[in-house]
Amino acid sequence: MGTALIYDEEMTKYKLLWVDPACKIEVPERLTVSHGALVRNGLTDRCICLPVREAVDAEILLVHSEEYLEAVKQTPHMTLEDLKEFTLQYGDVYFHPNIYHCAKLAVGSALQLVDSVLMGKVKNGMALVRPPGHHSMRSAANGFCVFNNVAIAAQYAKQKYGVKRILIVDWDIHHGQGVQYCFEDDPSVLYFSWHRYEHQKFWPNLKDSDYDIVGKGEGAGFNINVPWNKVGMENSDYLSVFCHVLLPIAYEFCPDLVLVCAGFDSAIGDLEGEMCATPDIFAHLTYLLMNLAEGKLCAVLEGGYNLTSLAQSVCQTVQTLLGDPLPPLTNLTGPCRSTLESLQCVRAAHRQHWSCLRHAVDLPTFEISTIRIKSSGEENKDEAEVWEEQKSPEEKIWPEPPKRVSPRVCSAVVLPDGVVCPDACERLSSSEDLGPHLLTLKKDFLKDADDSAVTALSRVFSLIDKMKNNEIRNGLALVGDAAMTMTCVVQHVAAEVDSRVFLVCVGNGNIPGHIIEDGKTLVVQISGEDTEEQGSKYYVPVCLKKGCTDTSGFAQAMFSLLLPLGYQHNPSLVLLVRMPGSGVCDIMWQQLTALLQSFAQGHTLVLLQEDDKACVGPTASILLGNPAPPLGQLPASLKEDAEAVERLRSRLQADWNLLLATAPENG
Ligand code: X5A
Ligand code: ZN
Repeated sequence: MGTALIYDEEMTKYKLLWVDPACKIEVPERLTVSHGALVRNGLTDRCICLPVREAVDAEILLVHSEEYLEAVKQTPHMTLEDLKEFTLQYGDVYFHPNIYHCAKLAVGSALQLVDSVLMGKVKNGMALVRPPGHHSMRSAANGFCVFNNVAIAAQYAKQKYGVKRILIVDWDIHHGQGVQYCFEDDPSVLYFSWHRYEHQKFWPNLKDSDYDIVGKGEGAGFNINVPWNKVGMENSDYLSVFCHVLLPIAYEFCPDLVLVCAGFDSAIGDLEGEMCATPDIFAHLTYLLMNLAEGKLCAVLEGGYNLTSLAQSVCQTVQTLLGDPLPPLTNLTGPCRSTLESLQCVRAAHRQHWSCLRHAVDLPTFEISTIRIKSSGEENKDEAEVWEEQKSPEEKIWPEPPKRVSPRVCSAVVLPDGVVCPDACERLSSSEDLGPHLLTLKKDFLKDADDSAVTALSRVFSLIDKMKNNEIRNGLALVGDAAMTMTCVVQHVAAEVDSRVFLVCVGNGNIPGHIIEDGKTLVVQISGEDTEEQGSKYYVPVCLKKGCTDTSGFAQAMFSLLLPLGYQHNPSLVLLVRMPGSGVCDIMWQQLTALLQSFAQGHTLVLLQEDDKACVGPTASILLGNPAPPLGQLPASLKEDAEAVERLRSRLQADWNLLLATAPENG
């Protein structure tokens, strides 16, 4: 099953016909340049290109009023003067004789995408559309938007397919107030938006965009606003909001469908957003959502006005939907203070609605508004910030994201004879797959080991070599002694210059001290053993009361510990080990395996112990790029486990500041 791309040149056939500084950035080239970049990078050829269609009245009326639709219907027949006059009743939007036609195509594109994903014709997709949608309201055009493409798509999915829960992620730099208003009291649609806010000084200047607007009535908790109160936010800021707010809540919600208001004015170089996140961040944002809803993800273009940044960001998004390995993110320095304030406020505002936040520490609930006032004035801007603001964001330059090359082989396996696994995996079993390590191994490690163990280890080393040479993306080995193999692998890799290993060990078992102290290997062990007091910067033992069987505690450790640590360590190899009798359920294991693909360009080596044969299939499926099955709506985790994870975060955040989710006092 492939990735859909929906685009039609017709949607470039309207433009601003008079002078309006607020609207001059919304140009037809936004689409031609984005599509052109997809063509140039060979991505259109890899997508299933689907035709657009016009939405019909009944579909538009799922969200908009009859009066508004009738009014917009008149615009193709209006004179230039009439159009100008008509435009005046709305904010920051323009009309053109052909915009009604394009707006129907934009809605229709979103619906075509939802249809093809929900009918199982494709696994995911993106629609490149104009006009955008997320600002338009029941009876008003706004912010370049005529009809609310994504809101209509969500109502359509509910009505036509009976979809029970929909997550809308709005990563555009503006608040999609139109989407918020549409679903404010609806608990079946979880709306998440981050947006440039600057304490209400930034357009659309609404109180409704602040973190304390969480939804109404039945829908309380199902609206998440993350205000950016400073410009210049970086990759770290975006990732920390995903790790500490969106992902925990999204997994607890467990959507059946994910819709993305995919605006790219949140990327570097955009004059509207003035942010500094690079286009490759969208590869990661996209991927982090692809294991929700069994991978059913529909991205619909919203904003994005720097044509270079926009085109690169669109390519990153589509390439991720297609399943290519993720680009490494470097320079993750942790979130800035303003982000920490926002995180703290959002988490406090939502803690009564989501059990994943219930045990979060240090969240004042009544002093929040003072944080806002305290840090809002010009007076506490330092000189560097003032200078930074004078620089035009246009002057910002950034390197083009590096090419993301898929190795010829995705997954290679080392399995004992007779153990089956999917055909798509390449099996290492010939004598040449033994690699050059056999003799050294015999000499160094395994004097007393039996031949089959030496052979297996030698093949595991050869998996690592092939990953290093980018001949394979990932590897899976079923071995007689997972703990021993793990130790040998870490030593082998750490011997290389510039190598960094992220070792994730699930289940009980002793991790030898000498592999932790090398400063290259970061170890996270999730188990039921009480080993907490032995922790260090590079050894993070997560001890869960009921071991790995506690799904909610495990999930919390994944988002708030593993992901931030992995991103900040930026490993060249992920080593994922499943100790015998770990008690982790298959689905949790698959989710973990999937999320770890964010690192090391997908270079993951999974070690299973021989008696875990049944796990080969589920693991291989994830390594081959299939989405992990949903965990189900998560219950509250054990208080002790939530607290254990929080304690670890507190202990480690001085060394790993992507773990931070609260602002230090008097900063
Ligand atoms: C879709 C979108 C932005 C409108 C900005 C008006 N709209 N100042 O990005
Ligand atoms: Zn925008």
